[in-house]
Amino acid sequence: MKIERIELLHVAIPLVSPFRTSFGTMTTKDTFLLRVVTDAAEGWSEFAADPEPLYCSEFVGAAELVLEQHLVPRVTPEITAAEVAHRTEAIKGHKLAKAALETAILDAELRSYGMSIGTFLGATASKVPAGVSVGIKNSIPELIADVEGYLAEGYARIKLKIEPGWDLEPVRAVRERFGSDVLLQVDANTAYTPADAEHLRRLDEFDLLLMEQPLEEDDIRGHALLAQRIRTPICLDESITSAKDAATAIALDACRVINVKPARVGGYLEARRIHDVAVAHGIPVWCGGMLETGIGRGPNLALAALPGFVLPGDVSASRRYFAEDVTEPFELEDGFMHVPTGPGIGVDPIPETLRRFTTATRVLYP
Ligand code: OSB
Ligand code: MG
Repeated sequence: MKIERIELLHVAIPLVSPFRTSFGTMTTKDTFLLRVVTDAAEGWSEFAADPEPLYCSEFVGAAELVLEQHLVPRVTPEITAAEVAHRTEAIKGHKLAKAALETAILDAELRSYGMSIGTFLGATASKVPAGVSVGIKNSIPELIADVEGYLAEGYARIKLKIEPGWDLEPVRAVRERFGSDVLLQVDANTAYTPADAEHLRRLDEFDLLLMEQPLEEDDIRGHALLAQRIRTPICLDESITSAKDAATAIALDACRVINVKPARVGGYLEARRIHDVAVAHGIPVWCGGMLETGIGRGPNLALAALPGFVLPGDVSASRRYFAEDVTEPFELEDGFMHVPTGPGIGVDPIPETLRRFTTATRVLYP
């Protein structure tokens, strides 16, 4: 396979409703796709972060620059996906940008062999249970109405975004209204400090599956100490950027669950290594999301089909995010999402729709 061209397409797709977290409110999926053209096949990927560095240090503008000036220049036409991480190792950080590059090349490569990414990664399920991430709302009744709608659609678990001032009450309200059978978890996106331990302990009575990333991303020790003071299992998201991080966090008892987001860890190859490390330690993992379009959702579903992904992921149906997606929509069926089986990521942009959502195109190579 020989790479002939790499393009970056800026897209802006309205969300069906604003998504508020402890770090900000999103109303549009504003990112870019990468398109890799080779002599054998075409590959696609999606950059997972936003225009502002609020979830992590990376953002659209920085990723575009680092791809153009530092990552793409290290790619040679005959490169394989497995070589991308090694070839770009000297460039510090920028894992989400690296993940986009590796994934587009991997997609082209797998398409050239006619192999699906699920088969390549070692997926053992043809469908995966879907959870849904519910943003911070203006009121409890608004939250209850949203959760009621998602449960009626069949979602297998509910994740509530929390922050100081929006934690005990929303969780209590959802438990009281929908009962103890609902699989329920929370995500703080680093909004608390170690001084909040006693407050967070009050969530113990609600039998949550897990509490995601309560403390700052670099505070592994803080999570380990917090874990000794609360019963709810701690799950790390932002803190885990590699299999090495996962091994450290597990060894220090900083988490009992890991949210695996391929973008955050540099791509699907490293995501699989985290899965393997976690499985070896008996740590359950689940597939996180970043409000991806269908281009990012397809491969996430394939990863979520690996055997260690034993908890429902943030892999919701396209309509939970977008009235119109750039691919054929992914649909929820009895609480499950089907894993794409076609070659590569198993999903293609619809040319006319993509054109409408594209705000700018840039050639990165040649
Ligand atoms: O922390 O998991 C997170 C969305 C954007 C950035 C970070 C997170 C999220 C979500 C939504 O929780 C997950 C999804 O449905 O894609
Ligand atoms: Mg999270």
